Amino acid sequence: MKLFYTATSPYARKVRVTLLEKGLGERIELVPCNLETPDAALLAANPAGKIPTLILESGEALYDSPVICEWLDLEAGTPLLLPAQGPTRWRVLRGQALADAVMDDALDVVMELRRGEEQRSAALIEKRTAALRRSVTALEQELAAWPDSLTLAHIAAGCALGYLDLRLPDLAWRAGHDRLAQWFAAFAQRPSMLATQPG
Ligand SMILES: N[C@@H](CCC(=O)N[C@@H](CS)C(=O)NCC(=O)O)C(=O)O
Repeated sequence: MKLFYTATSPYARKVRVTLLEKGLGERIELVPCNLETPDAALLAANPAGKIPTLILESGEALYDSPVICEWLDLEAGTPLLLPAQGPTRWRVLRGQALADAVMDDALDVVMELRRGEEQRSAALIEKRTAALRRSVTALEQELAAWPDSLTLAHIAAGCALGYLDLRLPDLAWRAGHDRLAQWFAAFAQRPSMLATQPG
């Protein structure tokens, strides 16, 4: 299998952490991408030209990160990172969606900050920053309701917070979020997180 990725993408990191946690690292070739000029193989697999995109052994492509992570989880089998049923399944999926929203908002802010000052929208930056701050607070509250065992919600939260540290350190997300900061400090030491650190 082949995984199109970039080293700094938090979505691709979710997939890379998942495949390491599930012991699938050996089966997947990592293909680094330059998103400025997406290559033909990526576009043929994913018309949106986005990473992560996984090419299965059958040649079929999978995207985006929640879809790929769930596929990897089922491919490797138990213990599952996404419970098959019951209220915990929906709690974990919601946690993943919340962490993905942090990534989406952070990415929008980063892209906006890269524009020239005249083209930049302060209103957009403010709106997205407020949203991601609310989501970080909600992540701290939801953390306690996630299973003790590793789930896709934990992986997504770890990758979202890692991305804030990488791209928006001035946001100082740890302020007022002691429990989340403490959890992240421990989570970031997992071999899968250390092996996928950007930069
Ligand atoms: N919802 C998608 C988001 C993927 C995404 O936006 N990836 C970014 C990189 S961080 C990308 O490929 N951007 C290239 C582009 O938009 O052209 C997922 O979870 O996989």
